[in-house]
Amino acid sequence: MTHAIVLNDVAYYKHPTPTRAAGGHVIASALRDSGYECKIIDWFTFLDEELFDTIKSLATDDTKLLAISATFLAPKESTGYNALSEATGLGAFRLPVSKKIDEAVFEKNLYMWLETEERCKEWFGRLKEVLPGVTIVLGGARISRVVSLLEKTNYYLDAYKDVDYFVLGEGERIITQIADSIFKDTKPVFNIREIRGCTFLAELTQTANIPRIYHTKDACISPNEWLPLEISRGCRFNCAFCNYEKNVYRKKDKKTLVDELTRNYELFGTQGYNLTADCLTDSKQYVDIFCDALSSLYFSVDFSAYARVDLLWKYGDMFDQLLEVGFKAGWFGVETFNHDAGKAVRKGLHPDKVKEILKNIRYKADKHEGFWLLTCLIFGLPKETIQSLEDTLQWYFNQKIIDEVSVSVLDFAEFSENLEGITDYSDISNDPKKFGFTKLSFSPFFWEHGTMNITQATELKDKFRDLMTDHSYTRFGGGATFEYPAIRSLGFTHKQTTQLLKNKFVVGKNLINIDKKKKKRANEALLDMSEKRLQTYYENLLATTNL
Ligand code: B12
Ligand code: SF4
Repeated sequence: MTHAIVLNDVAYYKHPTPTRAAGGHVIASALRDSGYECKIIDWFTFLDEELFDTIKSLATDDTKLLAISATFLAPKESTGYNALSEATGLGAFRLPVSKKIDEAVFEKNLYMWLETEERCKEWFGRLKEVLPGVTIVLGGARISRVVSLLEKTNYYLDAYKDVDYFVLGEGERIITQIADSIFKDTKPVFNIREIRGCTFLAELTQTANIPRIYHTKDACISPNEWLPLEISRGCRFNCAFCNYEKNVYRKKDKKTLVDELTRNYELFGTQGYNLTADCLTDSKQYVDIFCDALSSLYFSVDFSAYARVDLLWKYGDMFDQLLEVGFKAGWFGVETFNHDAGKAVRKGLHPDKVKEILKNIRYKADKHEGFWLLTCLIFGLPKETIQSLEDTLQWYFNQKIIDEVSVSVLDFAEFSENLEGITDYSDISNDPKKFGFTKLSFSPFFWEHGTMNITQATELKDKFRDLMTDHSYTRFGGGATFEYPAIRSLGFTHKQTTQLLKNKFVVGKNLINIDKKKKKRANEALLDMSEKRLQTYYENLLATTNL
């Protein structure tokens, strides 16, 4: 019996195959907790016609709910190496200012991975053909983008007419209510908004504990696979440029954490996790709880996570604590080395201290078992200057401690009343004037403040990329955030993975001293393994229909 089927993916991060996204599994777990039988198809965007065959094989007469997790269902132009503009995903500002191009980019974002109105209409129509009478629900972070775009368009027709509900924000309770309304004929208590014929549901207060993800055997998890792990929602810091949710801030408790990790180890042998928390190091108290939980396990785990350095400065042993329990790769939001800019956006630790911590991380990690240190910068924060960015470039060029640097140009979402209370807009989005923005437009995207504008920031980013491309130690990019856990999932050790990461796919000829042919062969082998892993997953998934 299958009451519900969930589709889940991180679209366009195909090489190597990314780790599973958490969202669909959280939704499937919530349905299971309420007594519904649920199947999940991961990496579904890789499948064309086979997807509909797979859905048919997994469905039974009871299948009345089809849920899609859209957190990472983006058009190609807004993801990874293809990204033109990261935060808005609209990719408008790097393109020539032309209405026609703006509209094309706009439309692609509205239809997410399906990219055109025609494909969208056809795809959802196919779903309804395969599962007649099924209720189709789309949820996940991308849905707020759909709202913003629908609010602006005049030409939207009926591409989403087969989608019954779009869900904004956290989805566990809403999906359960939808399932109850279908299977038990209960009356759901939704907060409903209609925009251009699409029905949006949202729950405005979120206070429940963060539930554990409950994978079943038919998730076909492979022995070396790294799984997503939610340890928290939101972030305590609330930096001015960041719209990570502060109003939902909470952490997963120790018992839930230990139970989830132990169950995964016992059922699937899992010893690797990609943490989906916005910031691992936003609370000393919680880092203690987290480390306590991990050191109480009778097996070890390795993990990667987003983090920031401030508390590492305040608590000198925090990084050692984390290294001890398996912290192997960290994506650190450094953002700026200009103290005034840092203070303006609540990244106030003095840049000299930040640099010292980064050196310390390298030193401690090298003495331990190694660590992939990725730092993220934002070019163009209020009060940043061309000179301070030139200095930053020089610092990066002259160091040999950072494994990878990722640079984005300041980008922020336009405030929408429809999303108030659901999306926790950044302070800059809420009140750009307060941060000194003198010019701002969203279509095409452009900003200027007292010390810089977007064109200058973009030019400096390009200059930085050119300078760092052939750096002998530091990789330019940011791709390790998905590549590191993906490569570990193929069974490679930390050491092998960092070597493969330095064996850069596109640029970085000085990073590793092996000849080009060998490099190419290594990359091909990696992609081949990744492809095979995916094929094995699909085969195993289909075999579960006979369970
Ligand atoms: C980890 C992460 C990544 C990893 C993903 C690795 C992996 N394999 O999972 C990597 C590095 C690849 C990544 C890349 C990108 N990311 Co990212 N990422 C995150 C992060 C930190 C965690 C995601 C997560 O798993 N959260 C935990 C799960 C449980 O949350 P969730 O999916 O949102 O699910 C909840 C609800 O959305 C809802 N829900 C989800 N699915 C469904 C389905 C149904 C039916 C229902 C009812 C509800 C529902 O219920 C869930 C539980 O309440 C989030 C921020 C955050 N804290 O969420 C950003 C975030 C998702 N990323 C974001 C962005 C912009 C990107 C990039 C576009 C950046 C870039 N330019 O490259 C790319 C895009 C990748 C893609 N293909 O789309 C934005 C998305 C903004 C938006 N509105 O679309 C976020 C929200 C950060 C932010 N605030 O700006 N990211
Ligand atoms: S930028 Fe990082 S530290 Fe700041 S609020 Fe966002 S997640 Fe938290």
